[in-house]
Amino acid sequence: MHTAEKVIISTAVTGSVNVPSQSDYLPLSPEEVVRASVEAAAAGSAIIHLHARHPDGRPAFEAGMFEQIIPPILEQVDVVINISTGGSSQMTMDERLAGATRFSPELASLNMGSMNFVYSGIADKVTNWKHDWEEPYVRGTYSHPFINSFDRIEYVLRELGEKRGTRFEFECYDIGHLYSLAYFVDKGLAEPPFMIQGVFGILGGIGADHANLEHMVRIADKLFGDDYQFSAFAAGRDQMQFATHSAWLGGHVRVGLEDSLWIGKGRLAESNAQQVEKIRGVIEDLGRPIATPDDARRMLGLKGLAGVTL
Ligand code: KMH
Ligand code: ZN
Repeated sequence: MHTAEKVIISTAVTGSVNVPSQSDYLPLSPEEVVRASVEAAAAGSAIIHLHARHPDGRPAFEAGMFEQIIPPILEQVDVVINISTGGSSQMTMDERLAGATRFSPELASLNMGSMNFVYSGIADKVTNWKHDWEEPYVRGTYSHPFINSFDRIEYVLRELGEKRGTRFEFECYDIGHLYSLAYFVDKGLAEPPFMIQGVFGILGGIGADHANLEHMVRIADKLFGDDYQFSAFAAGRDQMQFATHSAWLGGHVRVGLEDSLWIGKGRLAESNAQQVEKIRGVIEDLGRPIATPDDARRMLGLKGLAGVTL
C-alpha cells in the first residue's frame, strides 16, 4: 500500500447498530446528528458517514429525514457527505437507497457481501431499556442476515455510481469482499481510486486481530496495486487501535459513535468530536498530516459539492 499523502478522518456519527439505552451521548434526532457532524468536521474530520434516526433513535430511511440533516450541516461546514446505503439490516433495498438517490452525494457506503451481522449481545448488557423498539431490534440480528447480494451491489453501482456520479466507501468485512470488489472492477462498474474501508470486529465478519488488517492490505495490494486508498476501523473497544494501525501503515481512519461508544476503558465518549480529537492527536504524533475535505475530494476522485443535489 502506498502511503497516502494525508490522512482522511471519516466520522460515522450515529449508525443504526447502537441503541439509545447504551449511551446518552449517541446523537439521535436530526438536530443532534447535525450538531455532532458539525463538531466532528470542525475537529478535523473530512468525511461524515451518515445514517438518520427518528427522535426516539429508531433507524430512519426517509429522504425527508436526510433533508433535515444534510443541508444544515453544509450550511455550517465544508465536509464530504457520505450517505450509508447499509441503512439497517431490517430495511428493504429501496429504503436503504432513499437518502442517497435523493441527494446524489459525493460518497455513499457500499457493503461488499451478504453476511451475518450480529449485535444481539447488546441486549445482555442493557438493564434499563429507554424504548420498546430497542430490545427486539438488537435481538433480531441473531436471526436476520444482512443481505448484500451481487445483484444488489450492481444495482447500487449503477443507480448511484453510473447515473449520479457518486463514489463509494467499499465496506469490506472479510478478505472475500475484496475479491467481490475486484469482480465489479473487472466488469467496469467501479473506477479507481477505490476507497476500501476494512471493517473488523463485527460478529459474522472478520475479527479484530491485527494480523487480519495486515492480510487485508496484502491482498488489496495484490488485487488493486496503487489503485486504492485504504481506511480501517474496528467496532467497539478496538476502534482506536485499528485506526492507529491503519494510519501507521499509511492509510486513512474512521471513528465515530456508530462504531464505538467509548473513548477509553469504561469511559463513554461524550461526543463524536472527542473521538476525532483523540485520533487526530495520534495521527499527528505519527508525523502524518490531516486531510481537509478538498484533500479528500482529490485523493478519492470525488465530484465535489457542486454535484450534490441539495
Ligand atoms: N456500522 C458499520 C459496522 C453502512 O452504513 O453501510 C457498518 C456500516 C454499514 O457502516
Ligand atoms: Zn454506517
